[in-house]
Amino acid sequence: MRCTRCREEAWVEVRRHNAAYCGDCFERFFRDQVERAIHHEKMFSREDQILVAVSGGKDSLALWDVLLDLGYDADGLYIDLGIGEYSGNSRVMSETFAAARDRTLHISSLDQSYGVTVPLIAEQTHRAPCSGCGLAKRYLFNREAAERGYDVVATGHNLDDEAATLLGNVLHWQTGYLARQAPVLEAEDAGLVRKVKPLYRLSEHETAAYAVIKGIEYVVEECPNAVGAKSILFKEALNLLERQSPGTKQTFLLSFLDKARAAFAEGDPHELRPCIECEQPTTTERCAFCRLLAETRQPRRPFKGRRRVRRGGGKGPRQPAVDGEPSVEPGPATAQV
Ligand code: Q46
Ligand code: ZN
Repeated sequence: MRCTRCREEAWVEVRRHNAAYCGDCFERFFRDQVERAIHHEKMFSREDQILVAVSGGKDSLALWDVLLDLGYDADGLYIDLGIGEYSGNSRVMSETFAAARDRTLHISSLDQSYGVTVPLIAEQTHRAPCSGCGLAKRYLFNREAAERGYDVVATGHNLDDEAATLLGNVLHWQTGYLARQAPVLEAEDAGLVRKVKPLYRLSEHETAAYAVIKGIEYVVEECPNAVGAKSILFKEALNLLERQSPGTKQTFLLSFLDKARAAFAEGDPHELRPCIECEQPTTTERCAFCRLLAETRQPRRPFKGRRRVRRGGGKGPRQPAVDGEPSVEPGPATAQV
């Protein structure tokens, strides 16, 4: 197979574009796709200060890398969720990348700041780990970005994540989530920061290829809570279709954004006000994160009998609103809190 651009030996095939690229031309293709997403969706400019939500995985580190290569002013934020060895390893990968690129990586620890961890939240509240985790991440990304004066939060959601999320939301007709599934979520309130997904036009395979070609070291192991995730099933289903008909995922997602999302958004009005405890924007008196903390510290009811722990992680099918604010990070929270 030859590179579509330079006719050298091709390394990466992009079937939905009927193209293949050598390493150098693939890097160019990848950068072009990210630039196109940024400009097409008016995500941010070179004057904006960007905070990249970094997990230590291939997507978020590839995103941070490409934004820096494109000349954007981007720092990172890593949230220590307290998930044992997985959190330790992913933090090291994030710190190693930041040091190599000489950029600031902010670290926010759930344990140090709030005295909780994702396993503790799951244990105390009897919720699926990803539910509390997703909620905490969304809350902290917004709060840290707002308090540190960043203009925008960028997350590493890729085409596969977004298409799988869309499929899950369509299968369950989650109209509220459909209204808020977009590459850009504007800051509707003074306390909210704009959220963007510059990799939404690039597949998981392509972000992995980019990370390998650029020599980016990333945490390969999955979070232990990702076992059995519905999102993985949806990705497999979409991959089956993609193999038979390249471009299916892209058409599914881009056509939804182009033709259908606005119709759902019209029916989703919500008003924001400051949480009475933390003053972060919320649609309720006390925000979902403050309620989750309260429930973790003082469980409502003692649990009796065997508990069936719902697992399911990775990048979940639904991206529920946190008090009217859509998800900002790959996170499979499965229910609103
Ligand atoms: S980190 Fe958190 Fe994910 Fe682990 S607990 Fe679930 S949401 S799977 S992206
Ligand atoms: Zn609050």
